[in-house]
Amino acid sequence: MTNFLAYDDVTDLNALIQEGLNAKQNPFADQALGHNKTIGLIFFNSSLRTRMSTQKAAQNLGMNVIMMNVGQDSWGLEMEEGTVMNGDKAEHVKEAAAVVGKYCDIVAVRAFAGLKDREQDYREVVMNQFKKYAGVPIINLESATRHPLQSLADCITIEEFKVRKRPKIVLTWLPHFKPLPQAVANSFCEWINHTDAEFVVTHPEGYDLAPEFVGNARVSYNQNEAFEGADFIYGKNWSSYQHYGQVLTQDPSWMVTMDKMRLTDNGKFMHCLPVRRNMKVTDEVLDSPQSLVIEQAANREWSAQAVLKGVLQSL
Ligand code: SN0
Repeated sequence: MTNFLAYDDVTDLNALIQEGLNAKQNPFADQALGHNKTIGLIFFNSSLRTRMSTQKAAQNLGMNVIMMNVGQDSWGLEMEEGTVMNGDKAEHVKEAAAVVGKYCDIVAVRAFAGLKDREQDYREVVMNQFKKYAGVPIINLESATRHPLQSLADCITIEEFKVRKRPKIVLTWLPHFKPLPQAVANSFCEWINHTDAEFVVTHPEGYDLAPEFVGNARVSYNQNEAFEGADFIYGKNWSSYQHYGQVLTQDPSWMVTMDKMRLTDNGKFMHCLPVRRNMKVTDEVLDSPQSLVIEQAANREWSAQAVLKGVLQSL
């Protein structure tokens, strides 16, 4: 694996899931692989799990880790080519990515969607500019349209907890007052569409995700109907794709409650975190044995380790 930006960079999903499970069993088996190798973790946005799990995974593999919060610790970075840089961005990504690539063997980048300009977000400007100029492998730590390390952790978690070969998996929209990116939901669709599952996406009208991510998943505007017989309920809020970046409704009836979980077949609740309690999902659900959110977050370490191992092997 030379880059990890999207599902397309994966050659064998089942093998990658197995790598993650192997790392969980034996975290230090590949300590020599990363010896004297350095990863740079570049953050344009906040992070808890991604930052800590990627650092931990790199250390498990014997790597050195350098972190940078762009715009707080470093200069603001200009992404567009050919601009007159007379604004607040003091450095161009052409130099910044090239320089970071001189210090690091792998560069990992988090840059959320701006949610103002759909065309610009879906062009994946930041990831593509780093890929173009860093000269070393790039790992996506959540970009404008995707969060593949999260999706791999989700696949590992589903593999661990599924009770039938072809589980019913439901991605449900949850209410939120802020416009959030579509990245986690997009990626979840992209990855689950490559697994053997009955996959349903449910959300209010106006919240349809980009068709290239939804693929052949069944879409339902009726959450109760979607939940029936589900093995996994994956909750996430996202802002509208059609009315780009807008909050069209905060309808509290979309919050996941115990009554709704009872429609499932003893289904498990999943969420990438951070989650706002009693707005997106009730305390009762999150604190119940049906909630997998902590196991899911723990698996971020093994998802990152499986990917870093694959990239280190390509160096
Ligand atoms: C991010 C998102 O993409 O939705 C990161 C998820 C891993 N989530 C948020 O920004 C939540 C912010 C909030 O105020 O609830």
